[in-house]
Amino acid sequence: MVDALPWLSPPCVMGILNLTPDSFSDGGGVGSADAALQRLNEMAQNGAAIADIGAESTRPGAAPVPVDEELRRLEPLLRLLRDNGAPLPVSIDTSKAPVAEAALDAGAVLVNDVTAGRGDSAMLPLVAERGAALCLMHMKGDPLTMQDDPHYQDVVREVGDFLEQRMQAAVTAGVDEARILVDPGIGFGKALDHNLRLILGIPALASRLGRPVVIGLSRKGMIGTLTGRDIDHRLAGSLAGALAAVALGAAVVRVHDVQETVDALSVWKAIKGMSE
Ligand code: HH2
Repeated sequence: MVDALPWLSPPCVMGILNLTPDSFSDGGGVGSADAALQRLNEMAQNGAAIADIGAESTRPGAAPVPVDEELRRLEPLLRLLRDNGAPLPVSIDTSKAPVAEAALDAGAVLVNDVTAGRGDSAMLPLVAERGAALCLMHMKGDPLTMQDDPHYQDVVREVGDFLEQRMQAAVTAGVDEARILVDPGIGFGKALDHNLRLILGIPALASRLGRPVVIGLSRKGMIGTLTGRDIDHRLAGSLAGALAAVALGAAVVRVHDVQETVDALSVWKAIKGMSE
């Protein structure tokens, strides 16, 4: 069988590239597309397996971005990628089918949908039709309100139930199961204790769902809570979290600091006797 996820070499790094207005100093123009491409080149050189490009913030409290605005932010970079190719495989972080389609047209290989296909009914059929890979993430509520006192009886079981249902929906829509990744959605409608239980629950989720597990905890609120550091000083905590996730079986860690995380994983892999 042809390898369904050729870029995946577990454990590996997904580098985050945010094209939100505050991401690059000249905000939104073609100049910023050059800067974004430069960032992709650096990620590739530093050993990221894939880059996750997003133009809508999904942080707690973030308001949704209209589809036209999300496309406007992405288009200059997508044009560069379409014309010149990308220096590494590209994932599109969106819950809107037209945005995913534009990125797939520019060569993206993975759709990373934080709504797991619930945000846009055209998303799962699009991914199926294009034969793309799909990351299904768990979120309780929506980014605007999700951190307002979230509750679970058994967070690992409930997140597993949700991901199992969304995998079923994706497969029913025609998505190749071999191209699906799952993500418990650290910080998406979860208190600290829920996040910690989910990280400890990675082996249970991986064996229950039988798919590679993606973990995104880089610079997130849980790292701030555990270390007392503001968002600019969470590198050490993020690296510790990434290593813990990988040691528990995460296949992909989604991170801002690619070079540092790749280095940390290289040391961990050497100790585990895993070849580079
Ligand atoms: N977290 C964020 C965005 N997309 N996708 C997946 N699969 N998993 C995650 O944990 C995840 C995600 C939010 O993180 P960040 O990139 O720091 O914020 P923003 O939404 O502003 O880009």
